[in-house]
Amino acid sequence: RKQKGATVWLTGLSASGKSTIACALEQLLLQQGISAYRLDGDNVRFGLNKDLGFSEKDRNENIRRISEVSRLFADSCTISVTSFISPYRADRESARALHKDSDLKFVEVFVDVPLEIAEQRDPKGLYKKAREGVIKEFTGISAPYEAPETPEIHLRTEKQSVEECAQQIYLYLKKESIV
Ligand code: GGZ
Repeated sequence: RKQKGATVWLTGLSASGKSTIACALEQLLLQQGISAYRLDGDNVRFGLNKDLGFSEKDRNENIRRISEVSRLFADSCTISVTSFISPYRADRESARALHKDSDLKFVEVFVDVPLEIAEQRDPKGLYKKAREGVIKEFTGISAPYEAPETPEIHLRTEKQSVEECAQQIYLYLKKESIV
């Protein structure tokens, strides 16, 4: 059976574990011989979207472009795995609609973690800087995060390991005959 592409859209706070889970999922898919590609801040915000910052308008545009690129990967029979905060519900709904128009599956994954835990993790010291006001408009501190209301998958990274999370997504993709 020929593989059809799809987008796995991870959304959640900074330090929620999106990138780590995306890496683990990509590995899992590649090991099974399934084509997968990860889009994240490192390969998008420093290239295609290097003209964008973190104002509401720039985040809207960031997510709009990523939605289009992700759709292209999905259209090329790849499982596209995106890991961006994508804090606005309307932007995620636009990404979903874009995929629907092309008859491509869209799997929204809420990488949920209590803000206090993300702030304790603070791997890059960004929450501290946000509290000090050095970084403005920081998601969860001084900019909004609109949690998904009906995501396909809801992960809780303070209770589940990275491998459990990746497995849960993989099993969902199997169950839905996406892979
Ligand atoms: C949120 C910020 C900000 C502000 C820089 N708010 O933990 P990180 O470092 O590696 O991931 C965060 C990343 C968020 O970029 P996204 O493209 O995912 O955001 S969005 O979907 O909202 O467009 C964080 C870093 O960039 N970062 N400033 N003000 N995160």
